[in-house]
Amino acid sequence: MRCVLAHIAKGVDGTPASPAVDHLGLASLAGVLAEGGHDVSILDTLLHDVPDEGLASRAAAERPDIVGYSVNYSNVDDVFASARELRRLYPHAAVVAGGSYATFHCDDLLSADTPFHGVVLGEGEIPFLYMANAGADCAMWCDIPGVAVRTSDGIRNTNPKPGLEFAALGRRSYEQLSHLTRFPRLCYRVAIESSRGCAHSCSFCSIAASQRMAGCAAVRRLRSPTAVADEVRHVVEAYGLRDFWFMDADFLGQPSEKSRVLEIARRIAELGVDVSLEIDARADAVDEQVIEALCRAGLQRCFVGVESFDDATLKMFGKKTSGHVNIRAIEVLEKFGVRPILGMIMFHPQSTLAQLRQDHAMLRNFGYEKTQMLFRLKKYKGSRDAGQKQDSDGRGVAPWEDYGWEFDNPEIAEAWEKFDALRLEAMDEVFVHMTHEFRNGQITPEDFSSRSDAVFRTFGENVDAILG
Ligand code: B12
Ligand code: SF4
Repeated sequence: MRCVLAHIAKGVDGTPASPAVDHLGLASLAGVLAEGGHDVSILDTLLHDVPDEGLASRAAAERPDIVGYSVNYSNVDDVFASARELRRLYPHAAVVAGGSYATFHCDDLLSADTPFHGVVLGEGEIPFLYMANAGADCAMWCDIPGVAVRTSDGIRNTNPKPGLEFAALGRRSYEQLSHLTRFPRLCYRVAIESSRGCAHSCSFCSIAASQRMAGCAAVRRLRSPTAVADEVRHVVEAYGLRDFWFMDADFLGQPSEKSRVLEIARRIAELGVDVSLEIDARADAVDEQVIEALCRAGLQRCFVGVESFDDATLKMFGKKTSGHVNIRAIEVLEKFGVRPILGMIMFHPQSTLAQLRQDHAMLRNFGYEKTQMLFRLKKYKGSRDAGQKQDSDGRGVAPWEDYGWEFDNPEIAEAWEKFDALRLEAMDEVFVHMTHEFRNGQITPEDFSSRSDAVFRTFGENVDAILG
């Protein structure tokens, strides 16, 4: 079968994607499909420099049997438009959607006038391989675990099974990397993974939700340190790319995984290559020995799911950390010169002025430029939070109401409106105007980062008028 995997690249909250990064999920699918004897290519709007509206004709030109779109909150409208256009241009292809968003919105994606023939739920490697093996006739997909299809009787879906162990996943496709080579250092990241899954179950998180759906709640699947280091070496030698971003939900993992993380760090350091690494971690796993070892391997940036510095908020999220643990993690990272990237969820239905002021004071201290610039809880469909919490009218927030919540306190709602207006202004300046100048070569990567930091710092100063 001829398969095209398509991605309309966007950044947070729909801003232009920056830095450029290859789509690891699609690379993994492509690797498994190719090993299964299928002919696969990946089309990514940023990497192929194709406008969103041009993706359908590029995909149609490949005369595919199946086209799979990766869908997320930021690109869903554009994906719908592209899939409709593809069906018009090339009605012979079966069109499939996958990814976290598609998983929990499969009913919407397969609604009556849908351009999609099927939706893959959760990890896609095996379900998509089985679909390709079965052929482009979606009637043949009904019994594949992890696939939803529209039949004459409505939507039929079969729950996913747990994903494959790393050794069974085989080699990912590297075809996207040749497109990353045109970006200078600091402007791209090579996606890599050392583990899948998370042992925790924070109430807002859809990773935990996907694991529950596949019957593997709290299970971590680990890749061997040798395989991770070999991949780093391969990418450096074959493509000359040196900036890596680990896509693991929880790179540092459980306390029992510490020796494994130290081994990954040692093996990468022993390669003796100049690389930079970025990881995602929980605050309670950040410790000096591990961070020091990872720094020797090239660690430069660490996303930490801080969410809030307020213990009651963290308890409500089921985060199992504390404000103190968060502060300590940031201090350890800064001690070793690792840039923390703070994931924050300080605005939530029960936010109080005192809690917001505390969070704001901490962010003013550490620097708003170190946040992801996302601050308001999103009730992702599928997550425990979306299914359980009550909104201000006392109705249960239904699983399909992703963002359907209001602040309990009208004063906080007003504070959010003002905060968000400033936030959007700052994001616009950095992700639209500055990114445009940057892509046109008008400003250097160094200038881009110092100027964008200044914009976000000023945003923090302006928030003083609201929460100071
Ligand atoms: C890197 C990343 C980003 C990058 C984008 C990278 C990229 N290439 O697109 C940036 C920073 C831009 C980003 C932004 C956002 N992200 Co993000 N991101 C991640 C992160 C950390 C890693 C993604 C990854 O590579 N995973 C590993 C690969 C192997 O898995 P995968 O991509 O999910 O692909 C597998 C399946 O989903 C599926 N699949 C995916 N696509 C397709 C397509 C087809 C056809 C098929 C069959 C299957 C399939 O099969 C793949 C292989 O098993 C994840 C957390 C995580 N660890 O997964 C969050 C995550 C995906 N992001 C999330 C969110 C919410 C966002 C934003 C909406 C945030 C915001 N408010 O703006 C935006 C949306 C824009 C976007 N492009 O995604 C949520 C998704 C929640 C949800 N229910 O949708 C996640 C799960 C984080 C979380 N804890 O909640 N993100
Ligand atoms: S937010 Fe992070 S720690 Fe919590 S369940 Fe999700 S991936 Fe795990």
